[in-house]
Amino acid sequence: MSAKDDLLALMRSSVIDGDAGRAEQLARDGLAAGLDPLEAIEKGYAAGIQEVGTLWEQGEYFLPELVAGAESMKRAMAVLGPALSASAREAGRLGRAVIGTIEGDIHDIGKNLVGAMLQAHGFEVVDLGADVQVDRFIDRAEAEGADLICASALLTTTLFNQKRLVERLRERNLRSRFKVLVGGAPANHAWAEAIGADGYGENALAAVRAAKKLLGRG
Ligand code: B12
Repeated sequence: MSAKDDLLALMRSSVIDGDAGRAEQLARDGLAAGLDPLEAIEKGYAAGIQEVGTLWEQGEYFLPELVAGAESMKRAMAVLGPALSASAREAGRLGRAVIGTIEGDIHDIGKNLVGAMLQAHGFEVVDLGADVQVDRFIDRAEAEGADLICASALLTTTLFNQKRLVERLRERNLRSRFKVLVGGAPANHAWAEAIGADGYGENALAAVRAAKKLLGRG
């Protein structure tokens, strides 16, 4: 294994072990060693949080491990995020997106990853955070002059609010003004189509591809 692979493996395990201090330090070490922040996120930390998710599903991990894994990912992203923006010198070139996790849902790791990747690939991103009310998405998209609204949902119960988002846009006569991209574990292409969204992305890279396509830049 190369030194880079070693570092990526350490990043991955820092999230699996829920060691936030180590995750943050490794992110700094990676940047100092010239590691591409995007690669650190995709092959290191994101791979780790996916594994945490699997361990949770298998009943090996419980809530404290989940929270520690999420916190580790967040601390690393706090170091890598600004480096991503710095590397995306032409940010904003492709369009402006507002992104958030939908009403009732506090899962924000995937949303943060998608936001970071959109930014890294040339979009200007306004992050509204988690548990974002449907009308707030729309108000902010209008105020920011956004081209794209990106809504994340991780719960089957909050998935329905993505549908409400599209409905509210119609009710407010704003449907044609914004492209709507949806995602999150319980969403899929068929769901996006059924609710009248413009696109779906199964992961952060697919989100970038879909966003580019929707804005005619793909
Ligand atoms: C970490 C986690 C938590 C953390 C969240 C920390 C945080 N800050 O986000 C904590 C511990 C707080 C948590 C809480 C809860 N959780 Co939780 N959680 C998870 C877990 C393990 C991982 C989610 C995650 O971050 N994955 C990693 C990221 C990178 O992947 P992702 O989110 O899927 O995002 C990717 C794609 O989906 C896509 N994507 C995501 N968003 C978007 C948006 C757009 C526009 C696009 C295009 C793409 C896109 O790209 C991302 C990058 O590749 C999942 C299990 C799982 N395997 O998903 C359960 C899970 C989502 N949680 C679950 C539950 C039930 C809860 C709770 C209700 C538990 C409880 N009883 O309190 C609460 C939720 C409270 C609330 N109101 O929201 C269930 C949901 C079940 C369901 N079907 O509804 C899951 C599936 C676990 C399970 N198998 O039971 N959780």
